[in-house]
Amino acid sequence: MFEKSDESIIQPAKAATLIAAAVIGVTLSGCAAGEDLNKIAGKAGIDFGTAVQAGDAYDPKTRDYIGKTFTMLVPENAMKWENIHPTKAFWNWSDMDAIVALAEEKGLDLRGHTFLWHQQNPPYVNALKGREEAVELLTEQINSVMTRYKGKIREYDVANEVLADNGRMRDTLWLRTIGPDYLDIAFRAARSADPDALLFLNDYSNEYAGTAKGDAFYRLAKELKERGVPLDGVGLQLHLMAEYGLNADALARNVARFRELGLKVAFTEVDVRIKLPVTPEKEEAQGKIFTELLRMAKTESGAGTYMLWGWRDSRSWIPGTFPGYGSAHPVDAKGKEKAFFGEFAKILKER
Ligand code: 9MR
Repeated sequence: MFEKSDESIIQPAKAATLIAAAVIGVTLSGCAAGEDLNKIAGKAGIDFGTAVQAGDAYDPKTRDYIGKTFTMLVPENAMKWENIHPTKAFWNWSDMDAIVALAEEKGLDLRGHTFLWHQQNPPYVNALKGREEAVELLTEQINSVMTRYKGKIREYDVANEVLADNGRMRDTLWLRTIGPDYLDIAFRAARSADPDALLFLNDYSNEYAGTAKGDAFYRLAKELKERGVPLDGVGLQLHLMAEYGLNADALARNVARFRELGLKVAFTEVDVRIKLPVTPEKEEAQGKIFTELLRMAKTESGAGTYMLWGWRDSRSWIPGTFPGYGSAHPVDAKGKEKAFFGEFAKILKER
């Protein structure tokens, strides 16, 4: 499944081990020159992670790959309201518990994702009308999840995608039922549920300084901070397109200004979609973006957290959402690491 696509990076000394591993049916992966990628990332002092699906936690091969490759996990869907609390009376803890157990067994950190969102809410949440009942339900949701996973989940995307694409507050059920202070209420509830957890505001198309949404997101984070809302960090999702490349300068300026506010920055959902068909040139452009982002996350003034939104094309959200696009992740549909995957270890080892 997860073999290297570029065999040339395997050193001769490693060959015997690889042959032995093949003989006993083990697939070595997520490692370069004998050292697992998650160890290399750990030494580099960076969170190198991925979104995982519930099924990943139940599959021994995938568990093994994840444990060797990443230092941090985030549930792609398992903590979303409609999955974890689908009816008012029923909590579906099993998938999230399995992901937490996987992280514990492999010694990985966890991000939680997410409480406040305009999508993936169950019908009883979408039916909310009054402020009081909305505050009560939102507080209960935050409290229940964060209490259960206290000390096990390091940080949370408390709120997700609260800005519309024009930079205004998105018209959501939370804005309509609770009003403009719904973020204050959610972040305060989160702080009180688990005072040690780091609390993030997460969004997409917010990565560049000098764009309408990027600047609006900055202003929102600044306002929250200035009025004492317990916000610890911001998430830049970074769902990018290979054809547009990366504006590293605008991203660096953005990261710097959040850090000046005393906020942490995390690259939370990195993927780089390709307009099909895939060509070597497009894949090279894609690789440049993935690797440049890792380099930027790794510098002392950088984000420090680099999360892939899934590592493999075979389980990708992209084709369903962006018809005509695909191949957005570092491992291809056949389970082969793309050529640039080998660069991750090299970058993490750079001083
Ligand atoms: O990748 C997720 C996909 O499996 C779900 O069907 C989808 C539901 O809306 O959400 C996707 O994840 C989103 C994330 O939670 C927030 N940022 C955008 C991601 C891609 O849509």
